[in-house]
This record gives sequence, C-alpha cells and structure tokens, in this order.
Amino acid sequence: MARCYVALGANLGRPELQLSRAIAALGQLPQTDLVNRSQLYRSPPMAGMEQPDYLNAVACIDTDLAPLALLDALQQIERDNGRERHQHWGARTLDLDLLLYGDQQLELPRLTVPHYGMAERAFVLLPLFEIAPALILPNGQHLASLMAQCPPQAIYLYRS
Ligand code: ROI
Repeated sequence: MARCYVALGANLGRPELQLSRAIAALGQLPQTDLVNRSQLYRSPPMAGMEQPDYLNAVACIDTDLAPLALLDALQQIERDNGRERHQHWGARTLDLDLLLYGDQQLELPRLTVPHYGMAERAFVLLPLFEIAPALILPNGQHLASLMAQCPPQAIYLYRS
C-alpha cells in the first residue's frame, strides 16, 4: 500500500459540493482507503487571472493502485464532476492533483510526483499540514520548512 496525498481545488459551479463528492469518490476507489481529509480553505486565485476564489482541500488515501492507475482514476473523478478541458490556469469545476505517492519520485510524461508546484502554494501546503504536520518529502525536506519558505498568500479557513 502506498500512502498518497491528493490536492483538491474548485472555483466554478458549486465548489463545496464538488469537493465533498470528490472526497467521497476517493474513498470509493478500488483497493483504496480514505485515511483523512483536511477542512476546506478559501483563497484568491494564484496566477493572476480574473476568476472566482477557490476552495481547496487535501485528502490522504492508502492505495494499492499503481501511480498511473491512480492518476486515471483522479481524472475520471474530475470528468464525473463536469470538468472540461480547461485553459491552463483557468477556472475549473474540479481539479485533483496527486501531490505525493508514498516516497516515490516519478517523472513520467503524464505524472510528476512530488507535484512540481506544491512548495509555492499555500493553498496546498496548509491543508496538507493540517492532516500531516510531521510529513517529510521523498527528498528529505520537512513539510514544516516548506511552509516557512512558502511565499505569503491569503488563505482562509472556510466555514459553510
Ligand atoms: N489558486 C488557488 N487559490 N487555488 C487553486 O486550486 C488554484 N489552482 C490553479 C491555479 C489557477 C494555479 N490557481 C489556484 O490551477
């Protein structure tokens, strides 16, 4: 079993609904257990464009799915939630990013883990820290030190 972390984000449609559906769907995947999930966080869009605020969360799963099988499953959950091919960095109904797959470091055409952007993204690091404060990345970096170095960003705990 590999312990994996998945970042969730949405800023179109009904973000809260899409995130809770997606978290439930993660728990329904074959050979997979949902271990934990963060609370929901709201943040303004990173990377300039005019678009609504995002809701973000992170889920922890244990899975026997191989990395690319898990990626396929995540993309299926995106499509099930109305995801259309989106512009790069455009608004979306649901975005699922595989942050970490056990302690593996992979650079495949379709998949890079650890996720390339996570260190710069408070909306990923903060919910991840909520559920895994002692996490150490495959390269030996502590999550807590990534957080200390992350560029400051506005992020709010979301209460529905
Ligand atoms: N900004 C925030 N706050 N949350 C996201 O999930 C998010 N996702 C993205 C970009 C457009 C980079 N900005 C984001 O893909």
